[in-house]
Amino acid sequence: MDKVQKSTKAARGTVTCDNTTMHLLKANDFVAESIRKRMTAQNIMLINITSSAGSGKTTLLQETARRIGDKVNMKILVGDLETERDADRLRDVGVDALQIVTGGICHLEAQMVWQAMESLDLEGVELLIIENVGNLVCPASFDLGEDYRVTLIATTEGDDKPKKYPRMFLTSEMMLVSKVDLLEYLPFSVDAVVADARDVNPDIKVLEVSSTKDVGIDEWCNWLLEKVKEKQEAKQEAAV
Ligand SMILES: Nc1nc2c(ncn2[C@@H]2O[C@H](COP(=O)(O)OP(=O)(O)OP(=O)(O)O)[C@@H](O)[C@H]2O)c(=O)[nH]1
Ligand SMILES: [Mg+2]
Repeated sequence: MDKVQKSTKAARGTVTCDNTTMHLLKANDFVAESIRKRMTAQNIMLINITSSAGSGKTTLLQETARRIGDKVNMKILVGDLETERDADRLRDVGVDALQIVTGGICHLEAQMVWQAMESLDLEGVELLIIENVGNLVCPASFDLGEDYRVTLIATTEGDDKPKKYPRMFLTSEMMLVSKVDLLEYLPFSVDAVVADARDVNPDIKVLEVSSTKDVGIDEWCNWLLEKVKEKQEAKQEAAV
């Protein structure tokens, strides 16, 4: 009886919202801005790579390191809920990589990146790439201070994702349609995925890539090198 009286005293169905998520994102944006300033001061191009789990981020970065590891001073931060497997795979191809283990959190936050940067020697680094946690939802909301966000969409995921997860594509500079070597086996339309992505973000650049069959990898690497150069030139111009 007591229990019933107690429960009826509470305002049922009422939630007092303290905008916790909003505060969290504001705090994140504050740290992201500090990262951005630091990257500008140190002349480092910062790229945030996002996608669903398993779309081919690490494989692409392994191929990138093999291709341009001797042309640009690059390092990689990689986020996962558990294990150091991706960082190990990247170190195996000779790139300095540091794993951020989020311990269950489904995205990277700017504070995690800031902390990880403290453990990474950034002296002379020209390109810092972040491989985000595999997830098309939460990472879209967290600015990591990056210059550019690049999102992979694999042919194995289905071509309907840009409209279902629009924020990720809206906030990305480039969409990489990955695993195109599998196109002949899958009901996936590149035209449809590009049309949907451009409906969400008319300015989004698109590249088709296959890390296993060497499609589009040179174009991707050239884009990265160009962006590194642009940032360095902007710094030189600002100094004049
Ligand atoms: N056929 C084909 N398979 C690929 C390609 N790229 C990656 N894969 C395979 O896809 C699987 C997942 O690749 P990863 O590079 O680990 O994907 P990821 O996005 O880093 O995964 P998470 O970090 O777990 O989100 C692996 O079995 C890769 O060998 C590709 O271009 N073509
Ligand atoms: Mg990975």
